[in-house]
Amino acid sequence: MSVILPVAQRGEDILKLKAAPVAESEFNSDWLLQLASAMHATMLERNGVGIAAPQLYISKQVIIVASRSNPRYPDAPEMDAVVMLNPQILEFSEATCFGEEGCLSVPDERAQVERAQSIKVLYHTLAGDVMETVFEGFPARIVQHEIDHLNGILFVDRLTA
Ligand code: K1U
Ligand code: ZN
Repeated sequence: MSVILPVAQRGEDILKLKAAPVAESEFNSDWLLQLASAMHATMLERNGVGIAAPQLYISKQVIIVASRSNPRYPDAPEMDAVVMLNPQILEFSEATCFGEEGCLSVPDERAQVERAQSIKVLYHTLAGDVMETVFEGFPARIVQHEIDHLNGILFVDRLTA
């Protein structure tokens, strides 16, 4: 049975905190697998292309990224959902681009946000394996948006007047 969790909304303190790293002792644990499953189910139910644990009131460094083609990004690649623990951006491309973002925690608001075009990310899988992956284009945008959530930043905080 899929567990759907409530999504924190802009203005709530949980969205302003820095999330705690997942401890090695938690890798592959039942609770982490259940959290990832509930995050995935909630993301699908809300039609998202990503989600971060703090949005579900869990202040831990867990994100899911799941690019797919959509009306705003028709050329976006279809990805199987990737669960990332303790993700860190090792390299940002110098090249940046603007693209439209939405957020499950900021309903009815969308904006053009400037992000690095590509990034290299280090993260752990649910099993604890270390991965280093380069993301480009829309997937890179989603990863940057989700890692912002782990640092208490919403896309609206990145908009200049
Ligand atoms: O973290 C979240 O709130 C999920 C967010 C991820 C995201 C969307 C667009 C750009 C960067 C990050 C969403 O999935 S909002 C859902 C949505 O409205 C959307 C879906 C596909 C493309 C664009 C927006
Ligand atoms: Zn968001």
